[in-house]
Amino acid sequence: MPVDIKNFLTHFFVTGYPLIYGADASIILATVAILFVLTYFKKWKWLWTEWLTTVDHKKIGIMYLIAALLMMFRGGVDAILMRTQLMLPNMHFLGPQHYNEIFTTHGTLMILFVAMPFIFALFNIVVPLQIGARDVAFPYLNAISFWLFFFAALLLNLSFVIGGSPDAGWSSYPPLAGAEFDKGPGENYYLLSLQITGIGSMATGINFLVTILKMRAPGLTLMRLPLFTWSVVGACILIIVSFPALTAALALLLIDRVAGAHFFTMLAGGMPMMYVNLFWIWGHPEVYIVVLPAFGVFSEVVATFSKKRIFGYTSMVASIMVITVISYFVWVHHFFTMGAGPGVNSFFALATMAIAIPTGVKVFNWLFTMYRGRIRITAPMLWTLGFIPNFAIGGATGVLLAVAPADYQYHNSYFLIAHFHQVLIGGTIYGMLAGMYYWWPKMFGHRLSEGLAKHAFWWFNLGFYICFMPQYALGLMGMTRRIYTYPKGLGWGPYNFIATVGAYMMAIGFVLIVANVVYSAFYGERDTTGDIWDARTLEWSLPSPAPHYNFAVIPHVDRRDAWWVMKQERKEGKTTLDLQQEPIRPIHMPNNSGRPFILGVCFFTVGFGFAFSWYALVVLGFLAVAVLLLVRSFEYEDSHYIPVEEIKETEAAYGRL
Ligand code: HEM
Ligand SMILES: [Cu+2]
Repeated sequence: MPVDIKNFLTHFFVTGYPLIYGADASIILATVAILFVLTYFKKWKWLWTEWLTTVDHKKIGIMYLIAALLMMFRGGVDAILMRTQLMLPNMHFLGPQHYNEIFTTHGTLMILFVAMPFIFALFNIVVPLQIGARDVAFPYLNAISFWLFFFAALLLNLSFVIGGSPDAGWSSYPPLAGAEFDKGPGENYYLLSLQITGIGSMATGINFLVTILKMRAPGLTLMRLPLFTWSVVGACILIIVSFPALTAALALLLIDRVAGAHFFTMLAGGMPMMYVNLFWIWGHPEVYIVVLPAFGVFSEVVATFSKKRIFGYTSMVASIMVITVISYFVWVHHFFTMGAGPGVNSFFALATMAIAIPTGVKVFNWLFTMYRGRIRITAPMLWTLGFIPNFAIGGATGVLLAVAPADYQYHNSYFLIAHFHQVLIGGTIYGMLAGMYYWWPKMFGHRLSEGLAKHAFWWFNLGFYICFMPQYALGLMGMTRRIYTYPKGLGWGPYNFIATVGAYMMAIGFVLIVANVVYSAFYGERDTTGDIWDARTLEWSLPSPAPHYNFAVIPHVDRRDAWWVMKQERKEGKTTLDLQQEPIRPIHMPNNSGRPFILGVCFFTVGFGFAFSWYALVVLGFLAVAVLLLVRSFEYEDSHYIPVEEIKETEAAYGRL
C-alpha cells in the first residue's frame, strides 16, 4: 500500500485501542443483523412508510424514546468504563487521552442525546393528547426536528471509530478546544453535531409552544391546563431564549477552528471568557429545560396515584414560571472562580439560591397531594417517591455550591460531580422513567411488568446512593473532576471502590428496565380500557394506543382534570361532558413525507464534511438542503381528509361507537 494511503487510513479510522476494535466489531455485527432481519422479514417498506416518513407525533415520540434509551446505553457504557478506571489507585485500564474522550462524549451524550430526546419523546407522546389536539402545530417540522437530532447523534457517535472523539469536555472551553491545542476532527464533530441537533431542538421549542398556545380544545383555558403541559410551556420558553446563545457560541468556535479567526483566542484581541459566558447562558437554562418536564411528570403521577387533585395548582404553575425566569439569571455560578469580582458573584449566588424557593414549593405541594391520598405504589409512583429525597439532597448541595466563597474550595471537585448527577439523574432521568412507565400503556397498549419494574428501581436507586454519596466526600477530600487516575495513600481508594460498585448496580437496574420492555411486549397486561390507571387528564379518554387522528370528536372542557370530571359526571348520570356530543366530521391530517429524513442525511453530510474540512461535501450537502426546501415550497398537496366512514370504522373497532 502506498504510504500516504496507509497514513490516511490510520488517521481516518481510530486504531490502537482494543476497546475501539470491539466497538468496530459490534457496530458491524449490529448493522448486519438489522439489515438481515429487515430483509428476511420483508420489513423495509413497513419501516419506510410507517416510521421513517411519518409525521404522526405519537410515532415520532416513540422514535425519540427508542433513540434516548439507546443513547442512554451508550452513555452508560462510557460511565461504566470511567468508573472502572477510577475503581482503584494507579489503574491502567484507560489511558489519559482515552479517559478525556470518554468523559467528553459521556457528558455530551447524556445531556443532548439522552435527556433532550427523552423529554421530546414525552412532549410528542403526551402534549397533543393532553390538550385535545389532533397533532402538533407544525407536523412536518416536527419530523425534521427528529431527524436532525437522530443524524446529529449518529455523527457524534461516528467520531468514536472514524477520526477520533472530542476530548475537551462537554463544555468544550477554548483555548483547550481551539485549533491550537486540539487539532482534531473530534472537536469539529462535537461542534457540528450540537449545532445540528440544536436547530432541531429550537424548532421543537417553537412547535410545542405554538401547539399549546393555539391548539387547545375549546374551554381548555391556560389555568385549566394539565401540569405536564404547563411544564412543557416553561421548557419551550427556555429553549427558545437559550438555544440561540449555544448556536452563536458553537458557530464562532467553529469559525475560529476552521477559518483561523480569533473570537476566543487572545491573539488579535479575542476573549475565551466570551465563550464561557455564551455556553452557560445556554448551559444553565438547559438543565431546567430537562428538569421542568420531569416536574410535570411527577405532578401528573402524584395526582393520579393519590386519587386526588394536585395540591396548590396555581402555585405549581407560578413556580414553573418563576423557575423559568430565574434560571436565566444564574449562569455565572458556573465560573465564580474566574475573576468576575464580588459584586457580580454575589448577584449570581443569590439568584441561584432563590431558585430553591419555587422548587421547594413544588416539593411540598407533591407531599401535600399525597397527604391523606389513597396512594398506589406503582412503577411511576416509585420513581416519583425515589426522586423526592434525591432532589432534596441535590438541591441542598446546589445551594452549598452557590455560596461563591465556598465554591472557591470545591469548584470542579467531585463534590460538583456528585451534585449535578444527583439532580440530573435523580430529577431528569427519574422523571423521564416515571413518565415512560406511566404513558407506556398509552403508547403501546400494554403495561410494563410491575415486578420487573420494582427490581429495576431498587437496583438503580440503591446503586445511585452507593455510587454518588461517596463522591461528595471525595470532593471535600480534594479529588478533582476529569482526572483519569490518582496515586495511593490519599485515602480516596475505598470511596472510589464503593462508588464503582454503585455504578455497576445502576447498570443492572438499566438492564432490568430494558428487559422489562422486551418481556412486556410479549407478556405485558393489555390495556383494553384506555384508562388503565384511572387517571385524570384527557389523554386517558382515548383508546390505547390512540388512533392516528387522536380525537374523533374534539372534547369540550370546562374544568381542570377534565377527564376525571367527565368520569364522575357519567357515574352520576349527567353526561354533559360526554365525548360523543357532536357529529363526526372528516378529519384534516398532514401527509407523510420522506423529505425530513433525507434532510437529516444532508445535514449529516454537511457535518461530516466540516469535521474533516472536505468542503466539497459541505457544499454538496447545503445544495441538497436548498433543493429540498425549494421542492417543499412548491408542494401544494401536503394534507388529506380522513372520510367519516373510515373514522366510524376505526371507532367501532375500538368499541366506542
Ligand atoms: C449511570 C449513571 C452515571 C454514572 C456512573 C456517571 C459517571 C460519570 C463520571 C465517572 C464522570 C466523569 C467525572 C470526571 O472524571 O470528571 C461523569 C461526567 C459527567 N456526567 Fe455522568 N454518569 C452517569 C449518568 C449521567 C447522566 C444521566 C447525565 C446527564 C443527564 C450525566 C452527565 C454528566 C456530565 C455533564 C459530565 C461531565 C463531563 C465533563 O466533565 O465534560 N451523567 N459521569
Ligand atoms: Cu447552572
